[in-house]
Formats: sequence, structure tokens, C-alpha cells
Amino acid sequence: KLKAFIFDLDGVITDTAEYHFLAWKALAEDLNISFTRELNEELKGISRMDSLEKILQFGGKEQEFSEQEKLELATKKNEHYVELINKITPSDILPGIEKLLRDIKQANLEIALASASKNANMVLEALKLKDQFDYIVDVTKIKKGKPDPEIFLKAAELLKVDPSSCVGVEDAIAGVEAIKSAGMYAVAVGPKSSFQKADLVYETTEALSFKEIKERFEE
Ligand code: B16
Ligand code: MG
Repeated sequence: KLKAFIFDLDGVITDTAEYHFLAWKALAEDLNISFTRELNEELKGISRMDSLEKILQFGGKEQEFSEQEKLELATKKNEHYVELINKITPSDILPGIEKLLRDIKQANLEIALASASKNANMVLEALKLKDQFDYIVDVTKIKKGKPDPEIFLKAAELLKVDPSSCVGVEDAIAGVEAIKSAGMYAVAVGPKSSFQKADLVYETTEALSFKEIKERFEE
């Protein structure tokens, strides 16, 4: 039986992916690494330090920095990112999300957030959505990033529901993998061709339908 929804943040609830992109791009340019939107796709759902590693690899510079220097680079990117997301308001909630959250609550189901972002609390507050969530997983306590299922399993544990009673909603390939490995029902947002492993795919957040997800889950 369907009992809970567990949401990703970036790319599902709001489009912070664009701000992550701009902040990484500025850092990459400083390092003389060319960074495109296409490469940015590979960073979705990936932690800050792992994202930095990937960018350094794209530029063939992964050997050039000490651990300390890498931390400084990641901090610099984050400061820029935080500056960019300061402008976020409830008008940045992606279409269809407020209705979906309302429909879930109306059906008396639980809602949790499973975001890899250390800025998730700040973003939810800026969107004025924090009250809609029963639990927000503290990512600093999570050892393994997506595609590992840990963050989704933690959310189910906090909600005290069995993973098999949960729907996970994601926009990243690593995220969908994490949901499936957690033994949950995976709803993906994005192009159908990217998400063979998902149980249900919606091209946009606007198309998300509580009724349809519930019916398909119960089939
Ligand atoms: P931060 P999600 C993820 O959030 C983003 O998709 C990913 O691009 C980002 O690097 C990661 O959070 C860490 O974010 O630097 O703010 O801690 O999609 O899991 O909500
Ligand atoms: Mg995401």
C-alpha cells in the first residue's frame, strides 16, 4: 500500500540545477576547463566534492590539486552558488509541484525530502515549502551518495514506513538508481529515453499526477 512520497529537490521541486551549473561554470573557467550544460547533466544528484572531481577530470586536471586545495575550490563554488540562490522565491517552485504536494497530503500520506544538497534547508525555506515536509534527511549524516540507496532508505526509516510503500521522485539517473536499489517505486522527471529503469516517467513536473501515480503503484 502506498504510504509516502520521497522527493529529490534540485530539478524536481525547483530548478537549482541551473544555478549549480552557473557556479561550476565560473569555477571551471577560472581553472581553464571548458564546461558545458551537457557535462552538467552528469553532475545532477552528485555530491559537491564528487562534482568537483568530475569537473577536474573533464579538464584532465585531477592530479593538480591537493585535498586542501580541492576543499577550497568547492567552498568557492558554494559561496557563489549560495549568492545565486539568495534570489529564490516561491515563484521558483516548478509547475505542478504545489498541487502534487497538496494532493499527497489530502490523501493523508507522508512526505520526505532526500536531497544530496547541503543547502536543501535553505532552498526549501526560500520556496516557503518547508512545512509541507514531514522529514528532511540530513545529508551530512549520509555516508554514500546517490546512486547508493542510503539517503532514500534513511527517509523511509524516519517516516517509519517500509521502502516498498514509498514512491521516490527524481530528475537524475543516479537518483532513479538509488530509488530502485532502495526497493521503492521510481517516478522520474525528464526525457523518457534517459530513464529506462524508472517505473513511471513524466517529461515535465507539470505533468505529474498524484492520481495516476497512485493507480500505477497499486496495479
Ligand atoms: P550542495 P539533489 C544535488 O541535489 C544536486 O543535484 C547536485 O547537482 C549537487 O551537486 C548536490 O545536490 C550537492 O549540492 O553543493 O548544495 O551540497 O538533486 O539531490 O536535490
Ligand atoms: Mg535532482
